Amino acid sequence: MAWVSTAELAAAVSEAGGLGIIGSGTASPEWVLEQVKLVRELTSKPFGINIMLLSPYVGEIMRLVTREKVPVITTGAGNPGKYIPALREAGTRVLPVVASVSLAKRLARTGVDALIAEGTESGGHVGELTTMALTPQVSQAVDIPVVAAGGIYDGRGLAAALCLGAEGVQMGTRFMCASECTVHPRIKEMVVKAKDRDTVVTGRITGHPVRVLRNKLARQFEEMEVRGASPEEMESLGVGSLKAAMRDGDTEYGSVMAGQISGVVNSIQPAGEIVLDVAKGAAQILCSANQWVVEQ
Ligand code: TUI
Repeated sequence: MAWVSTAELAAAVSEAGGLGIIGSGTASPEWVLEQVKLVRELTSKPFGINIMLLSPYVGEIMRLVTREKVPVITTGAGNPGKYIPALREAGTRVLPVVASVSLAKRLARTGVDALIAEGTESGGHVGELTTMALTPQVSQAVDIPVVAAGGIYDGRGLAAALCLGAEGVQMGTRFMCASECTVHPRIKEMVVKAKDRDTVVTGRITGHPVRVLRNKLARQFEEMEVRGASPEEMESLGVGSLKAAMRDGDTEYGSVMAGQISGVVNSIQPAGEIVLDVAKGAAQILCSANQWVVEQ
């Protein structure tokens, strides 16, 4: 949710009883500090920062979150192992995103608080396994709480995740279309209009595959893959394209990272309504779950 989930959205989610997360992506430490100050003006509830481990500022941002006593951090796109002792020392709760059982087991041994098992349905940087396959395998492999992510939209997704052994869910794409989300309005419109097969994974050969909504940039990436362009050439085409989409609204040549669930995100609504809809929807499903059981 880099360049998408800013303090405004995170505060609205936390106010509604969720845990709002600010996406720091490749932003500067100065920007992250401003966001921490702003979220604290907007809410007194806990919040988190997502730290993208490929950021050139990762070390500085880690120091900033410990200094500022940020309550929770999540990490993405790598192994945060070496930062965990300092974060734990500062009392920061750490929830790394994992896309495999092996990394989940390794991180569980380092004393992280919970793990986010993120399936390939997600937007942005993705692994190979689906949420359906990854969640039960990670839940079974570790004895700390697991949060499921990827392809989750409403109470049906939360109920399913709980049935798969997760304790909660992380949602991105639906919150891109929250009223409080500061992403460019043209990007919200693109997500609202997207159908089930409108995302594609590009950049597999670079080692950093990303799921994006189809547009001219995604087609350029696909063409480059077919003609065997070098990973460096592909990486250079991607530089700055996420910010161009999310902040400037470049729907053609920007990198519009969004998940497969975009197909059902059909409206703009307040974050508080989304949180309530997910929680109520899951409660309804789980309360009536005995209808599926045939008495023996
Ligand atoms: O990190 C994300 N989503 C992201 S990061 C991002 S910015 C970016 N831009 C260009 C290239 C790459 C990233 C946009 N979206 N989600 C969390 C996530 N983490 N998904 C998958 C993973 C992951 C993958 C491999 C986590 C750990 C991992 O481990 C590798 C290892 O070292 O074992």
